[in-house]
Amino acid sequence: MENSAPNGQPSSPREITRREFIAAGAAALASTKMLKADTPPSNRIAADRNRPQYHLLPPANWMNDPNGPFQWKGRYHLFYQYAPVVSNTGTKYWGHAVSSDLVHWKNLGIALAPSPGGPDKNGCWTGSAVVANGIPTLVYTGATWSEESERAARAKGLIPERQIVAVSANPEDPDQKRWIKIPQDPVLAVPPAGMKVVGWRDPSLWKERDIWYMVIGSGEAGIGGLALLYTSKDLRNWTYLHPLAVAKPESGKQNSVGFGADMWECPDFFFLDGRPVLLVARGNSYFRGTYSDHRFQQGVGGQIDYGAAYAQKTMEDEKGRRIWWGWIHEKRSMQAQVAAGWAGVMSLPKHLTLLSDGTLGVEPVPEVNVLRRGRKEIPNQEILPNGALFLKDLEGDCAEIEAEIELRDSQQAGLRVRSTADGTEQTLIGYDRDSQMLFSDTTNSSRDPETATGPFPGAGRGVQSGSLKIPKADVLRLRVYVDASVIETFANGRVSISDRVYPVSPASLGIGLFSRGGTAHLRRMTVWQLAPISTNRLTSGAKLYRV
Ligand code: DQQ
Repeated sequence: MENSAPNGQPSSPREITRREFIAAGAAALASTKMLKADTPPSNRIAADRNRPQYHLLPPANWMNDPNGPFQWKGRYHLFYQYAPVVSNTGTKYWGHAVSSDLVHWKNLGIALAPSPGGPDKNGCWTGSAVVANGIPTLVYTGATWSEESERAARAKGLIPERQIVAVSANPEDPDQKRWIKIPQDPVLAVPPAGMKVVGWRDPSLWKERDIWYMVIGSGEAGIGGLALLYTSKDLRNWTYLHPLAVAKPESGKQNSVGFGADMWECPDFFFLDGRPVLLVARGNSYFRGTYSDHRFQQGVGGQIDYGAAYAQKTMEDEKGRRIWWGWIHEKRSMQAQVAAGWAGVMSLPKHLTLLSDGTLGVEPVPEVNVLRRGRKEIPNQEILPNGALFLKDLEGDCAEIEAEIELRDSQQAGLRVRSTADGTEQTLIGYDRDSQMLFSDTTNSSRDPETATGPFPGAGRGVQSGSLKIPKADVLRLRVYVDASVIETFANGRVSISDRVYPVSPASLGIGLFSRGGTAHLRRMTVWQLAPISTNRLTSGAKLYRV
């Protein structure tokens, strides 16, 4: 993510150091204790206008990274980091949701919980799912930021993170609800001898012939990201080979959540059309490159999402598609998150493809179209710099907008969403021609003072932006998904920006067009109301998450 000043010029945010991060973790823990409130009743959470209607999230409390997506017996399984308090330093569990169409999700409750006395006793962190010899298997990291002994170990430069395996209790169960940790756990207890790493977590796996390969996110202080490569025949006995990849100096990409400043969290390695691709959480980055002797040489790359998404994770589905998820975090104060009783949302599933110019294509999976209702076509028209704020008879906070805008002689043009009639609250999604940047401008998205700051770098209102080279004659093609406080934008099939907005006024529903510095032209535009995927903003099943 790049953070920008409101004039669209990228500012240069300062990376937080590891020491600052650990201190921030301790402070957050203390504030969690102060702020910890009982989970609000489900009916109150279901009535929360900020809570999305078609993005996945648990019934209450905290959600972060997507974990272990896989498809099994006709169903998509998606796990996520869950904490039973609204805090990123809370003890982590794996929450679990299932879907037969990638759109309608049912929360199934907790799939993995810390085992007292076990290597994950303080938390089940991020990991992956594979099917080995017909047995769904999870591989993840056991760790915490908050338990005193682990914090003391980190302060001494030790890495209290271990890799753990759990297998399906019943491979025939289409819900895959029960998982058993294997007696050999942890399958890996310490990072490679002699390496001074700052973290060692978030395993991701693939298979070449009969051999499993696993990459673990890591890094060295002052140097940066490392993806460490291990191999195994049975997912139990692992041998360290060498780094799969070592970060090249990076160009100002910032972690949207400020974790792992010196490391690559959540590496994900796969092949698209036979070509190797490495993803890392930092900046939702992807790298193309070469792969030989099990070493990946980082070549050109890009960013899949420029916004409030983090901890990207993919799977290949039975149709052979590479499907991407990210955690869309909150952008308001911790107090506001605790008061709401929930925090964190899963992105829509995004389909990654390899484009002919070697970059990645990024689009929502077409399954999402099943939610479309009430279609409205907007006639083509001029977009004047001082034109009307709104398009008449058009509004929505559970909607999809598809628009093609010719920039013509404008400097910036795009869409206005979640706007009041007088524009005192409004969010702009647009394109800046000179800087060739796609942007999401939430400077005026809310009058709530709790949205001025947030716990993560880049949180609070402002402009998020990132490079988008439009190959043909300045036509901006937007697909904007508005879902209460979530605005998820896809542009020209190439990039996305996920953002969060919390308008105060219930009337902040208007949809409009804008241009600056000249007149742009709307070629075509369609707006659909989208059907919610549940009747109660996905608050069913809260008791399955009690710990
Ligand atoms: N979140 C997990 C870690 C991962 C981080 C803990 C990324 O495994 O590195 O919740 O957001």
